[in-house]
Amino acid sequence: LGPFDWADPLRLDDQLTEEERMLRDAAHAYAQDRLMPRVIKAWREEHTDPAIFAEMGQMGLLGVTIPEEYGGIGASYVAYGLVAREIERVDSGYRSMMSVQSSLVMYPIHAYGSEEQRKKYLPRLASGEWIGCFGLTEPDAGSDPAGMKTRATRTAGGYVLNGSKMWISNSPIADVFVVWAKSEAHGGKIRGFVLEKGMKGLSAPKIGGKLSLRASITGEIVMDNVEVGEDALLPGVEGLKGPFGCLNRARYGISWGVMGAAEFCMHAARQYGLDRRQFGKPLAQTQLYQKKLADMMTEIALGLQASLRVGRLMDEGRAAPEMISLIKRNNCGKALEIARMARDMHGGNGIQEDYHVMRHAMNLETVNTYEGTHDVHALILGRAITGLQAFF
Ligand code: TGC
Ligand code: FAD
Repeated sequence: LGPFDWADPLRLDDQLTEEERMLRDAAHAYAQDRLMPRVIKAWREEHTDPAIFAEMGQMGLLGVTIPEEYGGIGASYVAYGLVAREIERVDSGYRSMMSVQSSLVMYPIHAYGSEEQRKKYLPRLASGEWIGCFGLTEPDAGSDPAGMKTRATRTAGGYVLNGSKMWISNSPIADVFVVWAKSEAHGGKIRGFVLEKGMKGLSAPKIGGKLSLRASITGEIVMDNVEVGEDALLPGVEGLKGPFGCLNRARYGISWGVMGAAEFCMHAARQYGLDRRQFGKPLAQTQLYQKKLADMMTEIALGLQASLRVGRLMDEGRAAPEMISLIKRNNCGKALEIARMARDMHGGNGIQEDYHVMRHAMNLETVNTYEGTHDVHALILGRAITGLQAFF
């Protein structure tokens, strides 16, 4: 029998390729050296530094699965997950910025876009020169995106878009907007459009007052008679499977990311319990404290193995959306429990920003909700199990 490492209980490291380990280590170094020192201030002041996109681009961390000819590095989905884990180890908001750009903006342009659109947008999104956002959710259409009201109507040279999107990561600082609208010219089917900052009638006001994900800017997208040419339409997809194809990738990345946040919280709680003495001994020497650490380590190890398995299947083209619902839902729920537990294990210090655990817990409330809520993924799985849909 071999040795045991509490920080890598099921030897995840052994299951990675050399390239995957190298990218993970580069992402780890960037996140710890450049993101960790600024996160407390950014979160406190609800401030997003747009320069982070260029930094990530320089490190090759944006659109890692996109082929090199369009500015990506053609890496595996496992590599993408490892990057998400390292960034979210610092903050879920920073991971959001990266995953929206990679899975929700670069992916649809690559998968559904024309060659002209790929050449125009992907290299500058990969470098972080341009910032992207993804508009699906609306004020009255969140879990039920089929209920969207945004409309595209045909004009002589293209389309005019009207509607508004709500809760859109990156939108107030975005240069490129991938938005989904019902297109009258296509029988009312949902189609994707690529809009650009500065278009007449397009605005993206910030949503303030968030008590979660404060280092990642969120806004609306308001489209008031925005006129675009035919070249703004994503030609390669029609219907809800367009946005869902993007969500599959982002949800998968989130399943890794939240495990990074959970690992941070567990490691912090362990160290705190070793350092802090009460009743004449370290907290970590009490049975309750050890049980909590054992539960945390177990859930993280199982969650990471599950994400790795789905990642390998994605790389082989054999992953099903339900597998992604399973890991997104379970890993988010477990990470949120772990962060809340770590907060508790830090006692009063747990509410203080310098200890980071409460920030993670607050962030994970959002991550448990966006990209399909915990309960919506239960219903997706319930439908797969029973053959009966319980949404309406
Ligand atoms: P349903 O009838 O199930 O499906 C409609 C069409 O879509 C296809 N489809 C999928 N295709 C690919 N991948 C998937 N995962 C798919 N799921 C469904 C399906 O085959 C069908 O195609 P077709 O050709 O037959 O028309 O649709 P429904 O309206 O009943 O859907 C119900 C439900 C609840 C599953 C779905 O609407 C849902 O997942 N709701 C959650 C919405 C959501 O996740 N929104 C996320 C917004 S983006 C975001 O949160 C970004 S956060 C970014 C960050 O900062 O990280
Ligand atoms: P609702 O759909 O109104 O759900 C409210 C509650 O009802 C939830 O508990 C839900 O589980 C439950 N519920 C809903 N339907 C059912 C049902 N049929 N049966 C039982 N329970 C049900 N969206 C984007 O498009 N792009 C983005 O970049 C983006 N970024 C985001 C960033 C942040 C910080 C946040 C908070 C959200 C973001 N979102 C984004 C939106 C996000 O995807 C939605 O908030 C999410 O899908 C839930 O929709 P909703 O908020 O309208 O909640």
